[in-house]
Amino acid sequence: MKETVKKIQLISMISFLAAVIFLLIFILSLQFKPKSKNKTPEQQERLILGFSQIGSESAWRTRNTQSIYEAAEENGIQILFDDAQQKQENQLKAIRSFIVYQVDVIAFVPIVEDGWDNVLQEAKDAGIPVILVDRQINADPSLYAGFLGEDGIEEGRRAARYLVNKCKNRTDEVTIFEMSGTENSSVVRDRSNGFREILSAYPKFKIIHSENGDFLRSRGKEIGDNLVTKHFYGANRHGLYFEGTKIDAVYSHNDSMTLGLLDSLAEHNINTKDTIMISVDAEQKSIDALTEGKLNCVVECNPNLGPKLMELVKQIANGETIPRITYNSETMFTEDDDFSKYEPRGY
Ligand code: GYE
Repeated sequence: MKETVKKIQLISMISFLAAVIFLLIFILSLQFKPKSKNKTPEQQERLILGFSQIGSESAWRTRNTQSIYEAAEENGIQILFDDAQQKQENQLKAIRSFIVYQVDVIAFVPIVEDGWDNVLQEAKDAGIPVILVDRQINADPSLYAGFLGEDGIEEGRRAARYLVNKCKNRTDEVTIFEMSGTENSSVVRDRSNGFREILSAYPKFKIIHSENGDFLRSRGKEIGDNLVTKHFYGANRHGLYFEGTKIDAVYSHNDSMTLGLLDSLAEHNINTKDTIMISVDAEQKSIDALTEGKLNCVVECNPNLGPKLMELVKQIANGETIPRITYNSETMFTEDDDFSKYEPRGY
């Protein structure tokens, strides 16, 4: 009997010790970055950047992603990359996984402006700095280190200034059809506001309709098809109309939607040589359309954010503060340029 009791006591003691050891290992594992065992010491020191990209909705986005991958490689920074497939919920999951992994820095393109406070508070509580890339958010500024991207308001202003100059000799009303990008994104708000800010000083300009094309070529095609088939168009297939009103100018928030509209016009054999076409991004296909006389103005939005982002990542990792806002350099292309001076766009 005594033997049995001793055996039970021994087994209980061993089980208790095993549980304590397991618990200790588990707690210790949470304190250290889960690094791969087969990494060399220098690899162990590589900065780890968690990057949440919104998707691949346009050639601009694809180049933006390539730029970030290339720059991470050139700077010896390990990148954990997640493609959110255009869903904010996927971005929230990705950022939380970066926190668990205890990356050194998190950077992400917020697909929309709202809904980030909680996850950014979790990153802050975990001591992981966050950089906003390309688009901005409505959140407590203390929750992120800074923003790197385009000045969307200035892009909208540039488009409007071009249109004002183009129409400087017109005294009649100038009607505008706007194709906007992803709803509730900062870049759409900015490109809309910048455009309207300049035009507000000139009563002759009237935005007769604004339609959301979600930055997609397919949506630009649909919008074009709708304009041509459901709204009156010139008897000799000349020009675009909306609810019977002739459209003098189209302002498109990105080249993908513009190219989709051009697809539709070509398919329906619509002549829009008198319609002023303004687009934003400046991917190669839109520059080609400009040189072919299908577009009048292309405002650049520079997707090559990788090199600057890695600079900011290294600054933060060294404990330095970064600027609250860092804009990329951008320009504009118009039908008045010397096209022979154009460089290949690379995307
Ligand atoms: O203009 C568009 C992309 O956020 C500035 O998103 C970016 C925009 C860009 O889909 O092509």
